[in-house]
Amino acid sequence: MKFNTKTIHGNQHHDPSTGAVMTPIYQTSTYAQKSPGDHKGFEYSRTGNPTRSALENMLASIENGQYGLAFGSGLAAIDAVIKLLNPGDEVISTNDLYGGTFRIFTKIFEKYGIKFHFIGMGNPSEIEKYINTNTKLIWVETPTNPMMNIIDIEAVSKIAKKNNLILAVDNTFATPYLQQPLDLGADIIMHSATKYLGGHSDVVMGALVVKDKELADKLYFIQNASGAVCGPMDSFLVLRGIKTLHVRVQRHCENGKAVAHFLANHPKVGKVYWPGFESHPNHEIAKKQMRDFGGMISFTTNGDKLEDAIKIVENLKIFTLAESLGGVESLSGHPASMTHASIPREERIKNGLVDSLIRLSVGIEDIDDLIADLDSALKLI
Ligand code: P1T
Repeated sequence: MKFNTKTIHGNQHHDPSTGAVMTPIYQTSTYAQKSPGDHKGFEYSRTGNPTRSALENMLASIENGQYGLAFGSGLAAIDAVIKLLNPGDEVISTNDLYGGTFRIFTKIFEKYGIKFHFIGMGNPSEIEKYINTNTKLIWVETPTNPMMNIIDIEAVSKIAKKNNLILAVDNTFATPYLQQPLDLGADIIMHSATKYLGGHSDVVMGALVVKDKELADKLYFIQNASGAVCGPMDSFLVLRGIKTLHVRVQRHCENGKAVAHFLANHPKVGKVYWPGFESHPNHEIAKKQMRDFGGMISFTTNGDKLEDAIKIVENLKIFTLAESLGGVESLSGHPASMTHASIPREERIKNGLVDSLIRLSVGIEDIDDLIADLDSALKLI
């Protein structure tokens, strides 16, 4: 089955009890047993729920994995991955990443004796300098949030394999339509399903996909034991969202490209971060590992003034100023004060995340309206 067919049919079966074509929302916490342990495959909805199972099977299908796991948020999925580790273990992570990921690593897991190294991975051989006998996991976000850096997944996976490390890739920005990390050698794919997978800004959810049975069993154990699962209604919504993932992301990419070029040619704009530009430092890697370049763009104002950035986001009308991304509607964000405020300013600035940086999640509205909106707001500075 090819990708577009998988988003609709991947690992799906009509409901066995009624033939319902759409997976029903099994809004139940528990399941009748004939005799202790004699049941129809479900005992308690933290452990398993038929609507969640249908979604988990779908997630495995679209990421070319074997096992999918759905969680109550992207951070709950990240939490489960790091719980594979033990005190004393070390993680090497991209230095540009979602602020909440940085926060859970440094403010929660460091407390339990896990050490994190945040490094630039534009040149993957840098990673080897940080590997020692305690290193267990490499955490890669690509494209990174919000600087749109691209990391060569295949090159990092070679380093991970050579050193017997787990490679986890946060595939939230790319989506499986654009990039398939398991095929490039990653061991775990993580998603904030809140974003493009759900696609309609109406649900908070996380996901993991793996190929290896032993790793899947460990993660299922953590999912059940820690209990950060999602409910059946949310599972239904994301399953429904995935059915249009391919068409939505195609339009996000088309609109993203037009907005990126508009910004790059605008006199009031400073730098534009989008991996589709030939001048992007890892454009060739993006071309190699992604089908297209996505709908996420960051840019600075010409003159790099915080007040100008604030004025723009306050005056955009179609782009709503809000946290999150990946929905059908366009959003703008100010990472320094919103999504990445939990990263110390000096760390942020080192990675290019300056105070005037604006992040856009380009939606699937008419492109002329999006460009007119940006043009009107930029005229005010
Ligand atoms: O919000 P949640 O579903 O818990 O997912 C966390 C997360 C993980 N990874 C990436 C790359 C993310 O972008 C996020 C969440 N990000 C936002 C809310 C945001 O606006 O960037």
